[in-house]
Amino acid sequence: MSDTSYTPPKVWEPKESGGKFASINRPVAGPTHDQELPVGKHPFQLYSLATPNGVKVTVLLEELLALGKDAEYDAWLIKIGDGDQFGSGFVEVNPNSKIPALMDRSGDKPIRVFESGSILLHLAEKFGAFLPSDPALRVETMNWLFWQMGSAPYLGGGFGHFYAYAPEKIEYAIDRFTMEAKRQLDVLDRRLAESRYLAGDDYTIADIATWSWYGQLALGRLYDAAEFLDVESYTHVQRWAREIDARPAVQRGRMVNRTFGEPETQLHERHDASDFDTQTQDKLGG
Ligand SMILES: N[C@@H](CCC(=O)N[C@@H](CS)C(=O)NCC(=O)O)C(=O)O
Repeated sequence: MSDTSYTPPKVWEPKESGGKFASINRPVAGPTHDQELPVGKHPFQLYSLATPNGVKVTVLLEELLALGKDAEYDAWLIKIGDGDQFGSGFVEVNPNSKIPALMDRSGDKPIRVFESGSILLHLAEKFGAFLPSDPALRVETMNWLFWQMGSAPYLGGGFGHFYAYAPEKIEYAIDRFTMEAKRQLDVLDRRLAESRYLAGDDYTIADIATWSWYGQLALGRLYDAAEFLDVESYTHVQRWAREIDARPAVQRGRMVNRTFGEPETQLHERHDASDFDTQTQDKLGG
């Protein structure tokens, strides 16, 4: 057991907490500075970063384009470590100051869309794709989409934070969230033992959302925790994760707004389909 000598005061006051991302945490909302957002030529303007929540949206946009839908987009980089999410223009699109945020400029009036699940639903409904029309399959897609939205904070904010980012390793916190992360992986493994995809035979926005977190976790890409969580033992999750990972649109979507990893996998901004061939960091020499 870790020593927990902290006694909370009567009224909490903010203080320096240490740990990765501590510099961008604050107890209030709203903008910290004036900063207009850039607007490109395409119907969809995405303001994002290639975290799992960001990747969900770029994968769906690339999948829609691969289907021949009119889903062309500009993807602008939001550097959350630099506080870009607290700029006034970003806060107008997402009052919650988190990526991803989308402006749908395809109609008469721009529509703001925030929360990655809301963005996936908006795009899937608009284009009639990756969301079944059969009522039972549609609700099963929603079930897993909302499951992912509710579950991932325990994985990212809970397990990932205390295992990888907190300034000290707190056994109680790591045990609590490891238990939950493994339980969630088992939920998925049991579902994927009986079904090719989460909602049935078809690949949907529920798979895109869930793959970005749990698929990438199973493939060893999150928190350097593959061995600790024994991800290989979730064999059905592995089968599903690898199948989705092989999709060309998924491989492209992962590259957009990516500022880490091998230079040839980093496309900081995407404004044209050809950017994947010409604008990656290895080509730009960055
Ligand atoms: N529930 C939100 C979560 C979004 C989120 O947590 N975004 C993180 C990156 S993955 C972020 O922008 N963090 C910046 C901050 O907290 O200031 C969604 O799914 O869109």
